[in-house]
Amino acid sequence: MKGRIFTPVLSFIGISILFHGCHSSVDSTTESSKKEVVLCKTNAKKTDIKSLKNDPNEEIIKQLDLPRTITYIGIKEPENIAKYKSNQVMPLGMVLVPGGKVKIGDNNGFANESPQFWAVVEPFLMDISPVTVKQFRKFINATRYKTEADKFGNAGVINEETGKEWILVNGANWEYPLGKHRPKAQDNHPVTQVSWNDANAYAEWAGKRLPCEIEFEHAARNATNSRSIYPWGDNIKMTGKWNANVWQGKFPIKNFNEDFYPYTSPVGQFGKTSLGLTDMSGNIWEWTSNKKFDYASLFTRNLSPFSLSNEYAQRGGSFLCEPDWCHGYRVSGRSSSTSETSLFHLGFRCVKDI
Ligand SMILES: [Ca+2]
Ligand SMILES: [Ca+2]
Repeated sequence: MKGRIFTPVLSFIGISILFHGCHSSVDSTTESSKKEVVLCKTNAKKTDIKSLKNDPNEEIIKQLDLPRTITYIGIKEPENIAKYKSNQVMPLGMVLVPGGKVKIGDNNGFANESPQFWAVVEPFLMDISPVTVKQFRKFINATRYKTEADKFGNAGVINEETGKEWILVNGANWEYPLGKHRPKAQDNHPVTQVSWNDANAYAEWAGKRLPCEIEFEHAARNATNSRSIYPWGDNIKMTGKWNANVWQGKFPIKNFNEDFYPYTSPVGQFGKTSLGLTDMSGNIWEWTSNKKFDYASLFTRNLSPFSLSNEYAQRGGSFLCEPDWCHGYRVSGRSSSTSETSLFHLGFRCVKDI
């Protein structure tokens, strides 16, 4: 079997730990690791928007393989756009994400979220919730598909004693996210320990596809170009209660567990957004269809090795996120891993074209 490149991200210290093959030969000195350090630790270098082209770099666009719902990308706000209407009959478990224009990114967020740029998105259908363990089991039973974690015999779990590094736990998979010696994943929780390749196999079976980052952010902004930090507003707490499954306290030292979920929570446990979606913030990171790319590079003609990565982008933040560490559950938050990485805080949901 070929070796695996395994790349979980611990954003605050910015080290992407790479495991080559099934066991840990740690290499934190690669170019991609250095990039993470720059992105997350300094958070200082902002791009001068005047130096950027309005039209995106075609080479990057080609490699991002964006869906046809994305009809405009540019630094300049687009002119008035057509009002999209749809009489689509909603498939069970999905909502219509209306089309519109949306400003992607946050110039006040991490450096990898700037510069903000505009996109026009046509309507599409989106799963209300991340794919659950129950739904994924149906796929496995129907197809006898073997996930990459099962092929490699292990998957990524954070070292709970130190909280500082990812370890490959033998036997950890979608059914036993923490390993065989720990409780089985519950049916109504989001499936985890699925690689990008696994997520795509499920989507294909379901007649759907993964959302690209722009679609995910547009949906998280409720298709209204809301500038709120979270899908519901600017406060993580609503009427004194946590509004998402995240980390409370100082990561990784202490989780006060005020939301009652130290790991995943049942999908929908923390309510719906105004668009009718659940878990867009917290619980698990979600795979997107596109590779991780640098927003500034998108609008330049001179590409660097950091412009486009072989890793795939993730959105939405997880139960491990806390503001001082990565604050990944903001609508503009981003993460990424290689297509064969499986982690216990990473799942996916699907979208469908109209
Ligand atoms: Ca929690
Ligand atoms: Ca999430």
